[in-house]
Amino acid sequence: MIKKTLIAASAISLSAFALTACGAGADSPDSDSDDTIVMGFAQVGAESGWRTANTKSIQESAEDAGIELKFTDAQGKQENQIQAIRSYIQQKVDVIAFSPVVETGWDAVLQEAKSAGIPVILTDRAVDSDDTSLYESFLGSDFVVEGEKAGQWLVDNAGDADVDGDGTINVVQLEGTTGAAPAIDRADGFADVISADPSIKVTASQTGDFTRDGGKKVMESFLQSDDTIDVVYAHNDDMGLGAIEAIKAAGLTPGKDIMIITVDAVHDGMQALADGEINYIVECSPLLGPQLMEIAQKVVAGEEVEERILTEETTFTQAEAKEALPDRQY
Ligand code: GZL
Ligand code: ZN
Repeated sequence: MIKKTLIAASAISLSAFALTACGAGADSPDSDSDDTIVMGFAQVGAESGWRTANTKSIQESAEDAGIELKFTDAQGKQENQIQAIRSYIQQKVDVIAFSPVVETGWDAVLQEAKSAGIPVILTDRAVDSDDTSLYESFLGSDFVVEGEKAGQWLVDNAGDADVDGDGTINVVQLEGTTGAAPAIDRADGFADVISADPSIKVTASQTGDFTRDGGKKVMESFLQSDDTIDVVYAHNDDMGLGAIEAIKAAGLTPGKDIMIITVDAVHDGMQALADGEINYIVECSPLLGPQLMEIAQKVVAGEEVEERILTEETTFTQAEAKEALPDRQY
């Protein structure tokens, strides 16, 4: 579309020139406008299996849709995402999409995109801005519901969850990136549902930044200071897989001596679930690419789009993981 804009500009100057010079007809090569949409996508980083699958979905879907994708990886830093969005504005892309690494601090750059007349689509994570005119649509999961599903499984399985039989279901929580919508909401949803059962207590909670290494290190520190842990609730599979390493290193059996509940359902998490090292996974689909490209085409065409588009997702027990694994795309 950039070319079309530019072509439109040069055709005007050309035809103006032509009118005074030789009156070139409208069938000049510039008149066959190029309709390729150019999208600038500012990705969070490459912190987890989920993110890798999400990036793959976006890149493949852009290709399938014939959309020219400019893609940046912010290595988990908000300032890098803001810089990338500013560069897309300067490049006059047709549409900007991004997954905000944290909820806060976006109004200024989103206002710059709006003033430049470039529509913005949020994917995966939300922003806390009250001004919903700053973006056209938000495509992603309901993270509070994901936390509630994790909590509900624990409430429903409380009978087996007090592994050490001390009368308390002692939960340690591995939080996602501090300030990120999934971390805030998955904690809130979980806390809300487990409050129904006073024997369930979150006795420690710390961020593992959505990475395996982060989950392993935090779980090591939890294990050093508390030998009554019954359950780990990890905000994503990767931190849960890191916790498994720490639990094994402490001579304990993950999934039995300490139960593990995670979110995402990426391949390695589903494998650990099928192998009995994780007890329950709440799915969070990273395959947002196709819907994102559809929304982008509508937005660029000036069509109305829904402000909030929820992704479909389910949950998996160990038996369901064994069943589902062969057909998983990621
Ligand atoms: C959730 C996404 C989270 C995943 C993590 O939609 O933002 O970020 O749960 C990823 O695995 O790092
Ligand atoms: Zn206990």
